[in-house]
Amino acid sequence: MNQLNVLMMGGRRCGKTSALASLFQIMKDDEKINNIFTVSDITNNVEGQEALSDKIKELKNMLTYYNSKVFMVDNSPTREYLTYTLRLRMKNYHNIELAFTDVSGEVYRANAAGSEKEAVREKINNCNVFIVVVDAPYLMECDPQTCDAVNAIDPITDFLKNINESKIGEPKLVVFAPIKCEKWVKDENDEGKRNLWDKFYKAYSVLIKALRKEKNLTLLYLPMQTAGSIQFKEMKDAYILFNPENEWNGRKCCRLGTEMIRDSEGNIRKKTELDELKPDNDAVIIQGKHGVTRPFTWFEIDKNADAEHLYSPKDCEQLPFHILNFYVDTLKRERQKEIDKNENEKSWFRKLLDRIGITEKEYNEFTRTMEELNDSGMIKTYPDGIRYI
Ligand SMILES: Nc1nc2c(ncn2[C@@H]2O[C@H](COP(=O)(O)OP(=O)(O)OP(=O)(O)O)[C@@H](O)[C@H]2O)c(=O)[nH]1
Ligand SMILES: [Mg+2]
Repeated sequence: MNQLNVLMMGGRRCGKTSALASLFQIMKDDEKINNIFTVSDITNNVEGQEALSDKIKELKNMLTYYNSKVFMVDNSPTREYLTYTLRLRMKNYHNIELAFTDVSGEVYRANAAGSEKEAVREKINNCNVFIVVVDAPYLMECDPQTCDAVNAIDPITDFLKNINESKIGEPKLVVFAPIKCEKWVKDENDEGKRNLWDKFYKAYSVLIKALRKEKNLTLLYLPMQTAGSIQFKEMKDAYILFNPENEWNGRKCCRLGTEMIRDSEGNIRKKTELDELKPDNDAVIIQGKHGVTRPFTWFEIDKNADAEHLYSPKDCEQLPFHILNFYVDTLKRERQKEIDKNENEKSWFRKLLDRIGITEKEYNEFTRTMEELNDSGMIKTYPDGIRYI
């Protein structure tokens, strides 16, 4: 089978599954893309199919329901490893499949159980592409310790720094994908884009440095807008309201000044004497004196957004495009080596073709199709905010 395996990585609730959902949606629906590849979702498990369509519904609901409110998001975590597969069919009916394995960010927390870490390592061994999803508001608005803890930067660094121990020397791609980043990357906001890049580069410097030492590794920075019109508004300390007499009892909320409170759905009212605000225990990521508690991130709908098209993801399709580019570049490089060496021994190129199950004919059609995609100008890079590191 001609399949490339991709692993989603990132802290809990940072938006991995939603980003995949928008990516699948665009790939399937975009006419220009489907003139080059016929795209289908061949995810073969019901949970997976439902998980992605639920995430799209969740995003669309937020966009209609919360108009003119300031709200927070924190719904339906992923519970187990699920694989979602996109099939891209070329004109001569050869296929390339991208299989994205997704899991709850829980497994990347610093104190995950040994068995959970073992399971992650097993997945890593089985993949050539790794997507490190970055929750941009925590990167931009919090101190480095909180950003590290929320985005699980240290545990992910530990997992990836020895990436070449498995399948030694085989080419791999690591993509860093900031999301929920609309506020900083929208349109002509060059300063925002620059700040996002600077903060990212600083926060992930240890991992980037470790990965740069490795051979056959490509690093890419690719901000994605999962929703397109939901903008970061502010960070607030995380509270739960206790007041058995009141309908807000048990709701997540924040303080607004000394007198007012706002609930997760954006309703605002005056705090009464019976209201008790307790720190949200679920928001504690690291316990103890030097612990970290994750503040809540609040969002609003972009006031300049086109009301008819509030759900308007951007650049999500760039992720599969760049994965395919990496894939075809790798094959081309290995083939060139084979030509240069002109040796009989089975080359990397042949081994790679064998392992991923791609025939020479498929290879030829694949390279032609990617040339068409590149020539069509649909693949973005710098200065669109996407860059190789
Ligand atoms: N504002 C905003 N919210 C988003 C975006 N993407 C996802 N969310 C919300 O963020 C929450 C977490 O998103 P998920 O996609 O479930 O995140 P995840 O990383 O898969 O979470 P786990 O599986 O628990 O690790 C959900 O409530 C989403 O609706 C986005 O681009 N902008
Ligand atoms: Mg998830």
